[in-house]
Amino acid sequence: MSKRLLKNARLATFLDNGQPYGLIEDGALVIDGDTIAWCGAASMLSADHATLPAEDLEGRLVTPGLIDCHTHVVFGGDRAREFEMRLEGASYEEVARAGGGIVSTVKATRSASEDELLASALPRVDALIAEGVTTIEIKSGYGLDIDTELRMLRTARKIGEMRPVLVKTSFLGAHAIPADYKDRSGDYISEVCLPALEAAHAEGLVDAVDGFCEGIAFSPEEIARVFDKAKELGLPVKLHAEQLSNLGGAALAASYGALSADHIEYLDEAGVKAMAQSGTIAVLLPGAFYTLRETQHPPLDLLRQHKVPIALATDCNPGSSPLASLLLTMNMGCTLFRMTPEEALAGVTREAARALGLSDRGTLQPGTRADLAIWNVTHPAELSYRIGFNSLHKRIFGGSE
Ligand code: DI6
Ligand code: FE
Repeated sequence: MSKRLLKNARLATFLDNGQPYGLIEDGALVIDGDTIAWCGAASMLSADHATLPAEDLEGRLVTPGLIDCHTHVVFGGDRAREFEMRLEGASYEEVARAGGGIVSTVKATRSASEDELLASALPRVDALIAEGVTTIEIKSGYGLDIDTELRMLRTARKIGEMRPVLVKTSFLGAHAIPADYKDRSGDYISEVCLPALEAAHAEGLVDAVDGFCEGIAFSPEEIARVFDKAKELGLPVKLHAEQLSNLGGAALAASYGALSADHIEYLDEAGVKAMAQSGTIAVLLPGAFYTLRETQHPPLDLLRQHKVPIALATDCNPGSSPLASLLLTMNMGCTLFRMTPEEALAGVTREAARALGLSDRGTLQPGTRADLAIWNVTHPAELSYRIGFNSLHKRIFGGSE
């Protein structure tokens, strides 16, 4: 593929250049194949680059392609009835204990074929792509048996083949305790979760291993067994931690060098320090906070104080976050959690890449993937400020439109 130049661009590089957003006002960017070959101030453009075939962006904002680093977009059925129940007064935990919640999605997912899972997931993925998303993480966790966990992960891989988006998979066998293992969660880990992880890994379906550490799910000891297996297989880990209570999940994850600890509304300072020490990224999920009408805020000031990088994601799932908009997620991050618009945009680019262990994207600099989102906005804060408005001009994925 030949080289080309994007000129008259405002670049939100997310590099440390002393400007908010790493902004370069009158910028230019050179794409060579699927890679950014050069980017910087137009005045610094070399004579070679200045004569390349060029596209005039007329002052539009260019950001790294957006990254949704925590989703459950593959699942069967929906949970609209549960939404009604919760509006009638039942809590998320009560619904789960009554056999609704995650377990009801498990039933629907088990009875769905790979084609059916794909057909229901693609519109959600397409909604994300339409807002400039170029990388998406997808979890298993609604199968809770070996076959269905593998089918979910195969579906996730297929999405990456069918759409111009990079898919990173996470094995989430330790998501919920299926009905037939009620009060035998340890047996579930031994008999289903660990064998499923081994089988999925053998098929090349697993990029990372996740778990749900919570009173209604798995204890820290059980999660540790899953993480030990991940370590044995050479796979990175991450964790749904401190969403509804504080079980010390984030510190446990940090002790395994986890990529991220996600949700973390109930995280305390000891947990924040443990994350800082291990370089574990905080992934905040305001869609779940909003949907469950939570009141406990994640400890934003402590995260800032201890310099724990903060990513933001949709948590797109049928129960606690039926949200397929990363732009709305950014708005919620600001309005509900008091993140700054700069933190929100960094949270879906640079920090989301780090949360997935990816160093080849999330910023604009030579050598990173040419995954770009070009916006009809003049100031980057507009992306977080608007509600229900998509200002994407176009998306470039691996150098292609
Ligand atoms: N926490 C969540 O927010 C999702 N999974 C999890 O462990 C919710 C999944 C669901 O309710 O279906
Ligand atoms: Fe989740």
